Amino acid sequence: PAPVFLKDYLPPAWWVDTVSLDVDLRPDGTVVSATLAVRRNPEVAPGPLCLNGAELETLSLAIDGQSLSPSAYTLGDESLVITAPPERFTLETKVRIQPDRNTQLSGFYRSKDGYFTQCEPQGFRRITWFPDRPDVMACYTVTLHADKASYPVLLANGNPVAQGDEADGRHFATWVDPFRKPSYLFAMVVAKLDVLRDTYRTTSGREVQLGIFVEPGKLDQCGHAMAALKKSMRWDEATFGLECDLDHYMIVAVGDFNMGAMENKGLNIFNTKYVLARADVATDVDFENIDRVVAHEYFHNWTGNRVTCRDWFQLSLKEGLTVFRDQEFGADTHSRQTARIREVRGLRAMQFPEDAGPMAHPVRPSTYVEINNFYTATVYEKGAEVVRMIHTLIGKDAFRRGMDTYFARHDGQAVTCEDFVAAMADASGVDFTPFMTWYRQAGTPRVSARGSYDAAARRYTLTLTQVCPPTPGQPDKAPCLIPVAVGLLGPDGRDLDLGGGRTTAILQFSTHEQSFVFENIDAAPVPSLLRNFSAPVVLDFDYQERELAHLLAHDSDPFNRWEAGQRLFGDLILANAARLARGEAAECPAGVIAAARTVLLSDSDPAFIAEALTLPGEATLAERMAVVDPDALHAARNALARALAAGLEDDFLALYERLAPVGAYQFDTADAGRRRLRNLCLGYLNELDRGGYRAQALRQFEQADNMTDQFAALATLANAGGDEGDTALAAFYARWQHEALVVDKWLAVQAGSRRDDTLAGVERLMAHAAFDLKNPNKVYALLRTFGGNHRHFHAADGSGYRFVAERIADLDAINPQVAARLARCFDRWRKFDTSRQAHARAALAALHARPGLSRDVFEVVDKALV
Ligand code: HT7
Ligand code: ZN
Repeated sequence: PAPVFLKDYLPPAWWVDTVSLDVDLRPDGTVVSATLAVRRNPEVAPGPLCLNGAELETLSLAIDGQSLSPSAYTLGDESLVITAPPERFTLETKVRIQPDRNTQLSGFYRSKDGYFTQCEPQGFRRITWFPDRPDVMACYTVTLHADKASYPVLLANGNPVAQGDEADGRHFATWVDPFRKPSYLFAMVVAKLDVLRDTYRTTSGREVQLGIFVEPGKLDQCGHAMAALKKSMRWDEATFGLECDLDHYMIVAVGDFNMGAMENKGLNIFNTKYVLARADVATDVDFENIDRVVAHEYFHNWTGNRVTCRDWFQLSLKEGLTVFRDQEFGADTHSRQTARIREVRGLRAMQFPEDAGPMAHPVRPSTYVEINNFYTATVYEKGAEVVRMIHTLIGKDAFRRGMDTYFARHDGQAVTCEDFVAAMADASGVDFTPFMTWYRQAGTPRVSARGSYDAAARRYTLTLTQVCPPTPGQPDKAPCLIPVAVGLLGPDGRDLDLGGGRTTAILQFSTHEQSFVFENIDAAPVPSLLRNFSAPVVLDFDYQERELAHLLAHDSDPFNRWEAGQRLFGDLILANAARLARGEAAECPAGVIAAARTVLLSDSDPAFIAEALTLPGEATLAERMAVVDPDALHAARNALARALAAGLEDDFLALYERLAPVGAYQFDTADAGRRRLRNLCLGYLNELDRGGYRAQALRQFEQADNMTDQFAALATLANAGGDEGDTALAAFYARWQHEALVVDKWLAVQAGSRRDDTLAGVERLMAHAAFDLKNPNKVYALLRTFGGNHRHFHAADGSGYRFVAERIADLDAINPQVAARLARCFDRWRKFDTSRQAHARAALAALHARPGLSRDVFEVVDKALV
């Protein structure tokens, strides 16, 4: 398949001003009649009108009421080219589509309770012929017809303007969306659903009708999402002065969905995972994720919908900015410090490996084969880090002015990343030219820091160097402008004055090597570098164990307190992995246990303590190994967990008891933090492999009044030895088999298990009634979790690779997007030993050779094999 290049972008030769769709659901398919008001773009050389389509059965084509003669157009499987249309005309097309056979879940498709759409990025072409590109924006009117008893709910974007009954028990509804929008924001729903309604009054007094539509019987699981929506609406008004522009804002939940949610104008469609929650079926993490995803889709109404992307290379324009906005919302709503820690943990686990692997690409890619493969951690999470660096460099007030400028200039337009940065530059007076490397260049910069203290001159000099490793297609890298937030800790643990009472300096580091001098420093300090993770880089500094303990105990920057612990633990795990690989025993210095105890017994926020005592993950640590030995790494990580458990057993036990719940469960940040720490204690105690602690976990599993505690106990037991794990897993399934999202947890906890027989268990679960290869949530829960199970996926005999590769092949025939996401588990295969590499290469080559492989999987596998 041919790649697409950013440099080839051309503006559209034709504009579409209005679209009228008539959608008629019949047993033999859905007939879509489209009427498009088309006019030539006078700024572009005249050319044919090219329309996109996929899997459309074309029934008729007409221009200005006249049927098109065969010589006037060329009809291909995926294109309709009208050779020489008039300057301005009405195009009428009629097609039939088969939503019941649409297993890709892109376009219009069937799920359990009815029919739903997913049009981003290129699903609209699977509904009707259209210039399916984000810079063609039109006003839509949509009429839906369907059987009334089976599908009482008929929804589309905008406002309802007509509805009524038709012959044979059918009915119709017409919706008009007053906003111009690109086709990827189109949505319709034809289903049987319950609805939770509410209203929201904006600061300026506009009343918005809110509705959350869910599977019948699930209304008692919608309250949290509704509250999250209202909180997001208020937050965007208060933070950015952005009000909801709609009369109706609807969220529809569907159980079959390729991603998390979709921001269609006024008619968001969500994966049920990010809507449904009740204390007994959803964990604290689920509640928090719902807040974030509801906010994210709502925030897109301005950053993405009112101002959209010129082309798909600009995806991070809306996604990076909207992730930054939802992160800030999460930080303001829950805990800023734990939010930041979790963001960075996620970035290191997902984006850093991506940036070092075969699919590495810049935040604004310059080429792709399949755009669906570029909804990545780089575009989303690194994109958000890039926006955050702009915020750090210019400050909160200038950032707000930049947002105001951006909307004042570009409301209603389809624009580029440059347009966003230009608004920030003009509002702040800062020249962002050197900063643009972040958008163009892939790879994670590596910053090395050296400090030297001159006691006589009372001067501390910090020297920074940066390199960025080569990535596919980019062998040579330019230096980036890196904001490095620095503090200096004195021997008493207090921040030193860096001048004018400042305790944190933002260094602008923009060349290969640069030195920064701090004057009037009375004693050799311990530097606190990259505070709050001020840039998405790897930072090397040769810290001594005692210096890390000092930072862990005293740093005023909570992120760097956490970071010091991660360095301490990470360095030890890697050293122990090397020892174990040499046949030596793992070690755990008393200083590390003591540092951990200091944190555990500190009066810090319990959520922070839990984060600080959570060991870095295997995938994150593997990035620091020249050749990854997953068995040694796994054993070393477990050995440290066991050593901490042994050294701090009494403390963990006391804390577990002290944090016992006092009242009934409620989701709030403080309670969630206490639960998280208590469950961490339970997990550590069970590292000791004692029947007594397993019994304690089983008691918690049986007695919990909420899913957070029940599932934490289950996860602990599913990793432990003994029979309690099987007992709990069986009881859990028996109780929750009718709650699809809880069943996903049950699948995931088994696929992620440390037990030796995990692959056999996953193979068995493939045949279980609970599993369904057609449902993305089930695939992610079972197969992608297994693909992320570092030790078992990378098993020495290649069994993990073969198993996953075969499932990718099966899945590719059903849903290429999800298959390609699963294929990303292979990204880091070259970091392993030659024997594992041979197994991985063979599995990938077999996949590559399969006839009829989708473009999606082909791109991932082809790049992995290069
Ligand atoms: N903007 C949305 C992207 C999305 C998507 C992309 C490809 C295939 C299916 C999809 N569902 C949603 C999600 C978001 O970032 O808000
Ligand atoms: Zn988004």
